[in-house]
Amino acid sequence: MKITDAKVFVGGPGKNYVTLKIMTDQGVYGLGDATLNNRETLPAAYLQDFLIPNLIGLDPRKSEDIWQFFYRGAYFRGGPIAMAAYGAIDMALWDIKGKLAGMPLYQLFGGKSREGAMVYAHATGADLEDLMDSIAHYVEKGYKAVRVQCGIPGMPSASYAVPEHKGAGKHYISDFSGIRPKVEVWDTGRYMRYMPGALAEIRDRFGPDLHILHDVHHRLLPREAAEFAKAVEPAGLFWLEDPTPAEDQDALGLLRAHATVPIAIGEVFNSIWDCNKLIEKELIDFIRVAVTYAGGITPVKRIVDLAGMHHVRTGFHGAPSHSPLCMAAQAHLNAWAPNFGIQEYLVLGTPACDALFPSDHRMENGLFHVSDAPGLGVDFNELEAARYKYTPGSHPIVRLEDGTLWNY
Ligand code: CS2
Ligand code: MG
Repeated sequence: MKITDAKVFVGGPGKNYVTLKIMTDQGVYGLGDATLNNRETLPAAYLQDFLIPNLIGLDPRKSEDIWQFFYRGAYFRGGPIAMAAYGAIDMALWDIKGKLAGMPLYQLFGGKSREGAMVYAHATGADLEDLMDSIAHYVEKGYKAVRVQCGIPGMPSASYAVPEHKGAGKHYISDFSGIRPKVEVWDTGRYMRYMPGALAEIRDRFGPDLHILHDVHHRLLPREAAEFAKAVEPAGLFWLEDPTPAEDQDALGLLRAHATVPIAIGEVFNSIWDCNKLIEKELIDFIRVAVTYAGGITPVKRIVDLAGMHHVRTGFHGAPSHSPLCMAAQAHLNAWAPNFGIQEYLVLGTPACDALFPSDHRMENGLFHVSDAPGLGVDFNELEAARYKYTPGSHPIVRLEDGTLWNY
């Protein structure tokens, strides 16, 4: 069996999805996602210029050897652009494998460990009241877990993932008016003084059963993160995400020494080497990698197994930039993983997105039910795809009031 051709598509409804389609001499094809938010043309170029010409003629069933061939064979290993491109290839090869076996991918991993995987939605508000309404909306829809972000009184500009004005609705981080990033201004002191009380009020309003998550988005220094983690303990969070950048991983030991709030990290990681220390030293409770950014199903399954040995559960990244193909790959891992935790969920469900990526994966009462179709269980409508083109966009940056560039 041989790979005969592969194509890359960039575009989508309000997003630049990078979709790979691998064709074979037996008519079976596989699909994968290489979307690297706001840098979408780069994995697409790597696929087109180097990886696809090397794929042609290979046996698509040898997904492990093909992954090693690209990863080790590159000499300069890893990085987000390359790993997103390998991720798409790996997903597509698993899709082919599932279709050849006539089985959904979760069966090839070891079968279902659960019916329905718990997801969390994003609730946001310009202020706390606005956020309360947003949370109530998801609770009414049956969500069992909600991530909560709100505007901070006196903050010089809207902070991470928060709308500028009350009632302005959902805030999508990417801005498609051009490639120059917008600037948000951040004040750590105001955030640290306000947010713990706001989280406690949310807990009071919604009671003990709702799983409440909060994303700090790398804004705090390690000592501040330890103080903040301790201050939010009364709110009983399901997790506190990215309290401090995880480049200096030992620094998380300080937080661990002062607080027991569960910690989730990893959405910017590209490989097992970015998280093996955090996992082995049990400095985190949830690993946030995405199948696309971390190089595909093959390496992510290894991360999940390592995590399981250290009581670390999965909480895969599911930002709006991930296409339904990445979300499907994660859904199959979520159905199988003995150490599944939760899944971030924002992508599926808009009519335009469903038309581009038809599937029968479904969400019900805050649980994601994986498709039983062979492979990933998602198709790609090329006629629909022809309606879209690449639109340059940017991700905001953040500065302190004196102009110092800060961590977004
Ligand atoms: C976020 C992301 O989903 C999350 O937890 O941190 O939405 C992140 O901001 C984007 O993926 C950045 O492109
Ligand atoms: Mg995050």
